[in-house]
Amino acid sequence: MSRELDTAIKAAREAGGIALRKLGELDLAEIHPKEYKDFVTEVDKACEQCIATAIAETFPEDSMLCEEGSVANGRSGRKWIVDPLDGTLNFIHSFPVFSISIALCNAHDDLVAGVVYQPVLDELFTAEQGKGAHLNGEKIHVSAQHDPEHLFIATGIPFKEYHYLESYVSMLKDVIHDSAGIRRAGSAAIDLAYTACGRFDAFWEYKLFPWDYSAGVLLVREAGGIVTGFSGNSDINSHHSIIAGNPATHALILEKAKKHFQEHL
Ligand code: 2AM
Ligand code: CA
Repeated sequence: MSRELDTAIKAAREAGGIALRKLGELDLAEIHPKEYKDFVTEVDKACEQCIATAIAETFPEDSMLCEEGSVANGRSGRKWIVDPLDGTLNFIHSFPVFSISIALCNAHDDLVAGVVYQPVLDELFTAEQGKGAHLNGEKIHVSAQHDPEHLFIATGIPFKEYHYLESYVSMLKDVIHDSAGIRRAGSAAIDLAYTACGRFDAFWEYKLFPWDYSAGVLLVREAGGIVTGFSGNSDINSHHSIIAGNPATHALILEKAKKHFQEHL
């Protein structure tokens, strides 16, 4: 295992421990509105502090982009992308679905390492470019399911931008007809990790941030899946919209996204 992945794993586990110890113990004074319907807690900040310190100490030449504002502008050209707590609203409500997401991009902006850690289940998802994806050390693969009657699909429901709500709802209706069930877990990193290990056959969400999806995108790709934006472009960062899945299910969801989101692409 590379030193980079080892550092990310240790940092994610430490941050996960911080979050776990505070689950169900959060005081109202520790919750702060960040933007409209978007919150940050003292736990997000403590987790970020822990991860940012570990990365800065081990790789002082690297840059960092963290959701809660920690930044580093190193000379190496490499960049760490960190969501210290993905699923903060879940965490606030003691809904035990949240994760820590840490990704590393090389100087060409390729994702080279990714970790998604779900502390409640002690599930560690890891991936390195060209080396596959793993869950607690065991190799994982996207599902082979492509029969609409059996598809189990994850999504993210729009929560603060409404100009694409109608498009989202019409796409949702369409996917309802072509799947066995749809889930909204509330942590995009977990949705992607679960797609990588075949629990979900696909995942789609229209606006996300790099810290929500970077580690998860590498997990899905290294697990044999496809990830694109809603227009089919594999450069996710150009639109921050995500469709991930096994190849057949990705194609099905992409077809629906192109149809319903036509005016937003
Ligand atoms: P966050 O918890 O790190 O902010 C899923 O829709 C994604 O949107 C999550 O990964 C979550 O990441 C983010 N998000 C932010 N605010 C949200 C909200 N009010 N409801 C649902 N998701 C939210
Ligand atoms: Ca977060």
